[in-house]
Amino acid sequence: MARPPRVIPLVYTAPAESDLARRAQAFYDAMRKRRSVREFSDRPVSRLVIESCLRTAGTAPSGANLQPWHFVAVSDPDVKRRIRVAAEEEEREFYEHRAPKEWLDALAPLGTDSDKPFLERAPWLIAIFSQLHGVLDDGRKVKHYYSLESVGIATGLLIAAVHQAGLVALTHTPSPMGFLNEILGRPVNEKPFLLLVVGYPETDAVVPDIARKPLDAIVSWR
Ligand code: IYR
Repeated sequence: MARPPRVIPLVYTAPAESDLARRAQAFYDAMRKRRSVREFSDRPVSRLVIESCLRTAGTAPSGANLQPWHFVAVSDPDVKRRIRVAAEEEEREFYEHRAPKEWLDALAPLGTDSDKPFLERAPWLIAIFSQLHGVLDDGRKVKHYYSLESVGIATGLLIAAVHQAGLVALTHTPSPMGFLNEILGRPVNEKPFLLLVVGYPETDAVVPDIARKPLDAIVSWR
C-alpha cells in the first residue's frame, strides 16, 4: 500500500470578502494591458529580473508535481544570432511554401513576416522546453504526466510575471523548433515548446489593432 503523503499546514490568509472583487478586478486591469510586442528596444534587462520571473514560472502546478519543464535564458549575442538565423530559415519556408493560404489569411491582421530582428535585438530569449519524460542519474526514464499542459501553465505564469515586472514579451513559435535543441544543447527528451522574447518595447512601438473576445463569447454558466 502507498505510504500516506507527508503534509504541512497550508499558508493562506483569506482576504476580506469585500476585497475579493476589487483584487480580481485589479489583476484583470493589470493583465488586460498585456500585449504581444514585436518591436523591442535593445535596452538591457538585469538577469535578476529574469530569475524572479523564472521562479514564478516554476511555481506552476504540474502533473504529479514532476515539473516537466526546462528554461534556457539566452542573452549571449552569438547564441541569439544563431537562433535568429535558424528561426528565419524556418519562417521563410513557412511563409513562402508551407503555410496554407487560410493560415496566411489568419495571420494577416498581425502583419508578421519571416524577418525576426527582435531575436537579436531583445535582451533576453527564453527557450521553454517540455520534458516528455524525465531521466534519472543512472539513465532510467521517469514517466511524466500532462507535460504539455504543465508547461503551458508555467509559460502562462512566466508571461504574467514578465508583464507584472514591467517588461513586454512575444510568444514566438518558429515551426519546427528542433534547431533549439541543437543550438542550446538540450537532450532529445525535451521538446521545444515556445520561444519567449523578453525586454523593453521600442519607444515608438506599435501593436496590431485587434481586440479580445468579450466575456459572454468565451464563457457560459450553468
Ligand atoms: N511562426 C510564424 C507564424 C505565426 C503563426 C502564428 I499561429 C502566429 O500567431 C503568429 C505568427 C511567425 O512567427 O511569424
